[in-house]
Amino acid sequence: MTHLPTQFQDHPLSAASSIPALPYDYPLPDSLDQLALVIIDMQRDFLEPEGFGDALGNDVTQLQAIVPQLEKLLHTFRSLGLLVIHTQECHQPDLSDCPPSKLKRGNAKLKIGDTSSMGRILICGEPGNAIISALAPLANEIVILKPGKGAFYNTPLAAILQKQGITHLLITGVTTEVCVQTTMREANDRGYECLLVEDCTASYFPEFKQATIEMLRAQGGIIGWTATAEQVCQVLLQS
Ligand code: TIU
Repeated sequence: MTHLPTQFQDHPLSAASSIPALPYDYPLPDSLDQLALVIIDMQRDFLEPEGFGDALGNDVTQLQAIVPQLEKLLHTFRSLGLLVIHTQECHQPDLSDCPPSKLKRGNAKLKIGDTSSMGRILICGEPGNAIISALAPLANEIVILKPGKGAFYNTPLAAILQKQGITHLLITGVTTEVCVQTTMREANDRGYECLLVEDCTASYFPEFKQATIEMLRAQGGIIGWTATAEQVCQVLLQS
């Protein structure tokens, strides 16, 4: 039987001190209660036809590939009672929180706020704006509605993390080089130890995903670490 230091005794899963990762092992906090899973924008608007991603001209079907791994990671966090935070990119129905620059950008056939088969594009509460059913938040999980690409801009995320005593973030979701990368950079600048879960994030452009992974962990982990869901789950589930 392992004899744990006092600070670990009330949480039997705090025995492991790091997750195998790149560019080197990711040091876990003293207590796993300081660790949160952040799932960025796994919404129908990005993963299904006739949403925002589709309107921008992307092949949205390729983002589906990460769903099974992300489900496993989510279930691991839930089974351990660890904090899960979901985000949704969305705007108020009157578009008062959408800068004109964002509204005008691109040559989209449908713009933010226009009506498609899934309701109004990128508008809070519309069917297409919901998180996909496989990853639907539980009633007790935090959902951050964000008007920008980063999850800290104009949201209560920083206050929530501080209140919960979170110091370490495992970051997942879509798209890797847009909302995921922006959020990880915002978090890193605020002092969070961030790890991007490689097989739980996707881009419409696979080469952008790969480049993002490499740039975030370059220079000795200038923005943070990367690892696979398996590497994370193995450590979290070991007793
Ligand atoms: N277009 C694109 O790649 N992404 C976004 O607009 N939002 C997120 O990444 N969630």
